Amino acid sequence: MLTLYFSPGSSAMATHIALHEIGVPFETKLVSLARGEQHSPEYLKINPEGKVPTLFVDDRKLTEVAATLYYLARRYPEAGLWPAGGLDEEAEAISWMSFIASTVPPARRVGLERWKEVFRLAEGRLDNRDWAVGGRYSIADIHLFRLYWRFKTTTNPAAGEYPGLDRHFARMMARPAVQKTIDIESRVD
Ligand SMILES: N[C@@H](CCC(=O)N[C@@H](CS)C(=O)NCC(=O)O)C(=O)O
Repeated sequence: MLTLYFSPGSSAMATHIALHEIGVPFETKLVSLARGEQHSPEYLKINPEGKVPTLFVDDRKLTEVAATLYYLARRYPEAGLWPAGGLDEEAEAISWMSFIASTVPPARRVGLERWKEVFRLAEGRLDNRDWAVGGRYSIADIHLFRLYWRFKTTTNPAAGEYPGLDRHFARMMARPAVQKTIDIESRVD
């Protein structure tokens, strides 16, 4: 059984989207960041870092968005979430996910200007392509989307400021798995 510990609108949204893309049964357990539940003794036993997501695969625990996405993409290849092509595309997906995980959240903590700057870097990396890697949807797009979704809904950048990322955002928002995730998470508090 797959069990996702999540909080609405958090990083766990990426893992939640991937689970809906795959379409396997899973259960969710709410860890409300708004109520500080990530600091509860019960949750700290599950994830001593006090962060979401945590994904259980039966009794085995996985933390870090990138690792959960990687696991799901490789474990369920029929969903086509792992880049096709070969070593170059796989390395490119890891490059995107490392960039997203290591650069975007710290930039947000530094402040709005640095946060905007990092998305200018992401805009350049995307370079008007439909998808982050190899012309095909993959977990790198899910990871990118979740961070841009947070940025876009928080800062409401002017039209034309991030044209490639906005087109990517629209493509992502058209996906049923993304709509389902947002719908479910918007009804949880
Ligand atoms: N490096 C982790 C970061 C996860 C993360 O920062 N999660 C945030 C929510 S977006 C969290 O749980 N924050 C709770 C806290 O810091 O108290 C990952 O990529 O999964």
